[in-house]
Amino acid sequence: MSVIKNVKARQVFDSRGFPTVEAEVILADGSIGQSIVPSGASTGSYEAHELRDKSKEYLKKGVLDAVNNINLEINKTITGLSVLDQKKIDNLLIKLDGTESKKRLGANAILAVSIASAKAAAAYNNIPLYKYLGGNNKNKLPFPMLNIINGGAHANNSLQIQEFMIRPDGAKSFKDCLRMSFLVIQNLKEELKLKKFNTNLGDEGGFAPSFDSDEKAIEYIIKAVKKSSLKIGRDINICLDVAANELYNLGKYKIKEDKKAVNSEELINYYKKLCNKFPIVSIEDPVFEDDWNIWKKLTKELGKKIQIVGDDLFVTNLIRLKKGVKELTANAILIKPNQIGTVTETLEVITFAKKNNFNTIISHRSGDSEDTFIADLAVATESSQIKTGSLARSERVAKYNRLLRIEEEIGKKSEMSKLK
Ligand code: 2PG
Ligand code: MG
Repeated sequence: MSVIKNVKARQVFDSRGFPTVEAEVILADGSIGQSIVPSGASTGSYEAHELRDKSKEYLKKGVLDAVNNINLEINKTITGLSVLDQKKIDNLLIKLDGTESKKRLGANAILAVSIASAKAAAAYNNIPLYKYLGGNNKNKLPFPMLNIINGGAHANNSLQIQEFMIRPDGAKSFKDCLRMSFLVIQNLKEELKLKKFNTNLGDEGGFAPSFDSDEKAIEYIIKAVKKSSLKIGRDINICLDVAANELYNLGKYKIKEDKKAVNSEELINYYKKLCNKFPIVSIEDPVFEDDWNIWKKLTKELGKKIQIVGDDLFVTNLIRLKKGVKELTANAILIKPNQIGTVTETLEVITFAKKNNFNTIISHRSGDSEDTFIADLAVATESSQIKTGSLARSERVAKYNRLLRIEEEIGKKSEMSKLK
């Protein structure tokens, strides 16, 4: 029986040691779906609302109110429904909350239940989650974007750019993606040690050295690629997440190492210079979330050459994405389920993006957990890319390991997604 018998929640902890919500959806036949929601550090202001307790018990970081909302109101509302109607469940949750940003019950409460329901439905059907979510899709494997040098809000160092990522474009399988990335990461560590740089890790498992410039981070990655006997620009390409919201103030950006603020014209020139100098194939959030005109200008000037990704710009929100598609700001979207708050809305955004030729990149959050939902989501939606940190820290590696298992399960028929 696919009927929901009980929904329960508890407070657990994420990879930064902050409280977060875990939910369980239990069906009449005994099938269970369980989910832990992640949490960001560099958040967009238009994200769905993460409910945190006002009480000082957990330094105002607790999620006991959100947990209570699941155990009482949400449990009462969806118990008795068939778990197979994800849309109905999600729409009921949205209606029950009644606010635009899901701030009454908390997007963290709603998403935990939404994902746990999808997992319970897959368990009930006795099929893997990627098959349940993907329907008739072909289940292709995404290319990973591994954040191997951490800066910005994710590390206590001098780097302005938040994420320096590698994408193993030359790989023929997901297994090969990880083999190549593993080599680069180990060689990067060697190189850093050799030059007496710190090899401690940032929030997403990448190294967090204190270089005197952001360009140096890219140069070290290139050195590590060469040391791995791989070809930069062919086997391995470079992707950045600037997270420009964090560098923006009153129309200017503190992106240069001297921290002198530049205007948007100078900012675009800086990106052009970086892209001419290095094999950069993707830049995420190069511009502040409300600077639509500059996004448009940058996309016009660089969008044919590289992938320009809206994260804080779109916040996985259909209304903002529609504006972006219409005005040609960016050509790709980062997908974070907790920016919007339900599985159904997340799938809608992905479908719309793909229809309009935007690349979709499924993403973790900097505060994450052992939950591997996004790995299945990437395969189910045939998203061309996934970004979920470096090959370090179990909350990151769990997603990569899940993708290795999925690739093995699909077997001979498995294919990598096409990059464009
Ligand atoms: C980002 C994310 C994930 P955060 O900006 O893309 O890497 O960071 O979760 O802190 O918003
Ligand atoms: Mg980002």
